[in-house]
This record gives sequence, C-alpha cells and structure tokens, in this order.
Amino acid sequence: MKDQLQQLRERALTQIAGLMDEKELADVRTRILGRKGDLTGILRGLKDLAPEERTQVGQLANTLKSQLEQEFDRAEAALRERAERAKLASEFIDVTLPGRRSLSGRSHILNRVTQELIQVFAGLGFQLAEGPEVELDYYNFEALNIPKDHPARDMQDTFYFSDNVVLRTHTSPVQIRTMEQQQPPVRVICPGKVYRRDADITHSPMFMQVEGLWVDRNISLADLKGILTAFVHEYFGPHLNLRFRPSFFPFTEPSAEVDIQCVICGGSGCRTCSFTGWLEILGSGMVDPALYGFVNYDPEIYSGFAFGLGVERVAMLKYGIPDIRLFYENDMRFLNQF
Ligand code: 2U9
Repeated sequence: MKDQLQQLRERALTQIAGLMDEKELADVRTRILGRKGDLTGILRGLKDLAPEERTQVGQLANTLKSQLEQEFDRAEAALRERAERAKLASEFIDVTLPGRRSLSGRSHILNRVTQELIQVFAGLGFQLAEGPEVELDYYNFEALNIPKDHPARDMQDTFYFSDNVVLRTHTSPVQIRTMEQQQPPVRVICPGKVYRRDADITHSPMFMQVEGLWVDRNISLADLKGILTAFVHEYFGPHLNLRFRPSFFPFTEPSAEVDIQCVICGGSGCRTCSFTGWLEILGSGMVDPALYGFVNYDPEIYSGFAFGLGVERVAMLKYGIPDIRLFYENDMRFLNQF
C-alpha cells in the first residue's frame, strides 16, 4: 500500500503540473481526492492491514492528502491569476488613442428645402395637403384638362402601370382631390415626389415638387403676383428683382413663369443664368375655369391661381449645385455640406 500511495503521489503531482484551467483542476481533484477518488480507493484496503502497519499507512495517507490539497490549492491560485491576467490583457484600452466620432443622422437637403418652402407658404396662409404617388390617369391628366390625345402629355413623359394607373408626373392631382373634398376657400401647398421619363444633369426620373393652389371668391392675377412676390422675397432675399413672363400650361389661363434675378451673379450675367441675368424659378397661372367643372365649383363664383416649382432646381440655385444627380448618389461628402 505504501507503494500505491507513492505511485499516486507521483501521478497526482505530474497531473497537477500539467493542469490547463480551473475546470480541469476541479475534475482531477475529484478523481484523486473525492469520495470515490483514487486515494479513498487505496484507503479502503486499510482494514486488511495489521494494526501497527495500519497506523503507519494511515498517517502516510493523511500526510499525502494534505500535501496534495496544498498542491491543488497552489495550482488553483496560479491558474486563477493566469486567467485574470489574460482577461486584463484582452480588455486593454489604450486611452491615448483618438476617440471614435459617432455619426449622427440629419435630414436630406431636399427634405430640408421642402420644409423651408412649406414654412414660407404656411406663413402666407397655405395648408399642407398630400396624396398618393401612384395615381389614376383621371387625376393626373383628365381632370387637369389634359385628355388622352392632348399633345401636352408628351411634355410629361409618363411611367405607366396600366392604361389608367400612372406614377404621378406632378402633385396637381392632390389639388384636384382636395377640391373634390371641400368647397372654397381652398388654400393648399402640396409637396411630394413626382416621376417623369427624363434623365440628364438637370433632370431626374424622380424629383420633388411643391405646388400651391388658392381658390376663393375674387381671386385675381394681382393675388397671384402678390403671393409669389412675397414668397420670392421671403425665401431668396427681400431686395431680389423678379419678373412674370407669359407662358402656357394646359391647366392655367393665363399662365406665367416667374424669373428671379440671378442669385449667383446678381443679374450681370454668368454661366448659371446663361448670361441672361435671370433664373426661371416657378410656373404659375390662373386656374382654367374648365377645371372647376370636374370638381363641381361654380366658375361664375370662384376663381383661383396655382403655381409649381421643382425643389431640386430651387436647391441647386440656392446652393450653387451644378448636377441634379448629386442629390441622389448618397455621397456623404456632398450631403454633409448642408
Ligand atoms: C390645379 C390647377 C393648376 C400647377 C402649376 C406649374 C404651373 C408649373 C412646373 C414647375 C417646375 C412643373 O416641377 S416642374 O417641372 N409647374 O410650372 N404648376 S401651374 O397648376 C395647377 C395645379 C393644380 C388644380
């Protein structure tokens, strides 16, 4: 039995020396010193020994047990310290490194310009109205005095879903829908995305418009000029010159385009204004009385004006942006400037 104890001692010390972690240590400790462990197994033979030898071997076994317990405790402390050191090393923070800036979101420049335009018109008494981007041919064309065979449909090359469902080419359908729902006075501003088959440095197949409509008794061309002049002075600058130029739209008669003095060169002539000193900024006109028939307004009682502007164009002129595609490329270097 003495030999068995000696062998157990050597085996245990070798195993303790090779322990890798605390879990393995616990397993080995149980296997050697546990209730069903190797040492207990050996001691079970004590009862067969002569009394004097039993005392001797018993003492030896107790000494071995406490020695091994000490060894296990020491190994456990060493493993714990090693694990702690590895953990600290893996969690090392270099406080001298420069901090990482977290990116914060912001609204897109086109949404910001749209909101600014809405605010200016809200200050002039216009209410917000919105409607669907997938629209019936009836609201996008028919009710705006643009029947199927009308040449004006070519002006607005259209994305069709089917014969009578389109992606809206302007936000004017929202005004028709609003007039269907309520009697005058109607004074609304209609922002939103619109779609046309067109793409170059000043045209995008999807772009944003803000359109407005004011219908009431006694609304005249003077009101149109007053409101649009107030808008230009509020948004582009109080001393800016503007001019109303005769034009044509199928839904307004008479129609006028509004030019502002070039915001880049102040009117002396530059590339942005094609050396004319003027920039076209708005389309507008008195609502053609024929439209009132579609929404059951009496044209003998009511009159009104409408206008429309492209948000990208306004933003390009305001910030000197040369290419419309920059708005949609999501290049953060471009977008972060605003
Ligand atoms: C109703 C009646 C009339 C809206 C109008 C324009 C003139 C116009 C252009 C601006 C740049 C289109 O985005 S653009 O290419 N729009 O010039 N829009 S009058 O007229 C309406 C609207 C609704 C019921």
